[in-house]
Amino acid sequence: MTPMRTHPLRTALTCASSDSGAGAGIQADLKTFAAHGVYGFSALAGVTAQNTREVLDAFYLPPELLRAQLQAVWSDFDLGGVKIGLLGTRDNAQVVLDFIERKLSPELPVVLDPVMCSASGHVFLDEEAFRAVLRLFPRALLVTPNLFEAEAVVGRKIEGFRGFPEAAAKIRDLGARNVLIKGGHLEGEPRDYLLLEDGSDFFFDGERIPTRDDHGTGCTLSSAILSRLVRGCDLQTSVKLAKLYTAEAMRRAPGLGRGRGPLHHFHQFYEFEKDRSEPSEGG
Ligand code: PXL
Repeated sequence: MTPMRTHPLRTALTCASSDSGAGAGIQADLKTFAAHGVYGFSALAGVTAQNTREVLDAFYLPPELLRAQLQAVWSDFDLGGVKIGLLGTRDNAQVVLDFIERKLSPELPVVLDPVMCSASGHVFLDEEAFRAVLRLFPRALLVTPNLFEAEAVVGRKIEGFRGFPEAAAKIRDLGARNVLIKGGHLEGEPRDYLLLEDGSDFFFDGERIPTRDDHGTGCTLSSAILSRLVRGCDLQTSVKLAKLYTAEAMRRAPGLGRGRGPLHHFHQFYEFEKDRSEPSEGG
């Protein structure tokens, strides 16, 4: 057998689902890794048929196929970190849990984005799948729920950003080591809240970016955080830099589609020519 090479290239694996519009999901993850100089591997959990306006269909792969992809990647490459996105089913979440427990070193950074819905409002997870994703929390270095996901996890409404510290503490009680609650869905200026395992906490104030192009921001942010972690930043710095990257990717969005469009993941490298005049009939 050929010996394993240790390679200086930074790498990360995303376990998530495909978005045919390529703004979210596995496509957003791989673009974000690449934009950060991190080589991305992928283990596909499902396939969604969607665009900037709606999710038309979603199909989740059999757990054996997800397991085989994880094994294929793990047995040949050094992994720098793992990002978990939409897994879709209880069985797929269980496969990822087994993989982390049996194959990964506890030091390897795992960022879990507990995706439940699309930006267009489609609910991806049933109750059983949601419960299985909760079981992944103790295996994640960081869990990144948005406001609605955090409410679902703690089981009640969160009244504005003042409710974030209590909600994050509850999420930590479920085993998550560090928690980032994203406040982009709040009224007014967005505010995110990071609770670290040593008990320190931080609010990150952002400005509301005047754009309708926010499809895949959650996937992009969590992948950018993992990329920074893989490159050696601490958690707080990784979150800060990932927020700047995601905000700029929204500001420079290419303006594609008729709904909530994708971001510009490679904004550091080139501009898109933008012309989002109203589309003609059928065009
Ligand atoms: O952003 C959440 C998300 C994750 N994964 C896939 C998605 C979406 C949102 O649309 O389609 C595949």
